Amino acid sequence: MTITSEANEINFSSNSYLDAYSRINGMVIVGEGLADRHFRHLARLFPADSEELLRLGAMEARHAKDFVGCGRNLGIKADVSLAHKLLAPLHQQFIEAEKKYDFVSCVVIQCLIIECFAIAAYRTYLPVADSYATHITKYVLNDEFQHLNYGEKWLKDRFGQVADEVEMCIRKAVPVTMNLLSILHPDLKAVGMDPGELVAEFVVCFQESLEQVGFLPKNAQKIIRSLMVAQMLAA
Ligand code: PL3
Ligand code: FE2
Ligand code: FE2
Repeated sequence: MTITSEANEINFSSNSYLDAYSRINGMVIVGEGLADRHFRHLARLFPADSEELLRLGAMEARHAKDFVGCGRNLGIKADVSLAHKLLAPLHQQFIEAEKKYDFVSCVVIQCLIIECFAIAAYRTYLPVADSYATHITKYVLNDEFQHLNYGEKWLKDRFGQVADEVEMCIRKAVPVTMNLLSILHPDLKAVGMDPGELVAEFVVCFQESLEQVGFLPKNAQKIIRSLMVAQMLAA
């Protein structure tokens, strides 16, 4: 099956496409599964919001299942080994924060960083997705905004007390997230995605989120810019 879009032609049945797709698909399935677990942790931490958080977690479990279907549709089985390795440090940061009663970091890691990353990834994937995956990705992308909004509202309601913690968490957790991209770089390109565009989408989403939470636009920009400079120097 070959489709032609404006700039590129993607052969969804070539070995190189399917090989890369199995790892990308693995990342997405493991990422969605992890998001489900994080929301169930948050539901225990915030009993007043438990029902809503369990509902958000259940959406993530559904996303994972539907992305398994995208792999199955192409006749591949997701390769989850790399994904488990790549996502472990971020999950570890979530768990360590929880142990230290640093619930602000738990919210920032799952609802701002992971969700903005997912939104950026799915936005970048949509124009190069096969038609089956396009339907799934569209509805998932729509759902992810609910997850992002939960975190934005939670942090906004407490902005005065949590601003410094939010910033510290971002400085620790965003580089770990960006590191995923450098490792996935060849696979992203092989499925037709532009890693630079993914980073650009992440910056847009994250800037908007920080402003929603209460940071002044120029302060949000400063935080993001310093992260991106550190990232470029490390590359
Ligand atoms: C939150 O709801 C889910 C978090 C998922 C993280 C996804 C990481 C994706 C990395 C690159 C994926 C490209 C998208 C391709 C979609 C099949
Ligand atoms: Fe999701
Ligand atoms: Fe989500």
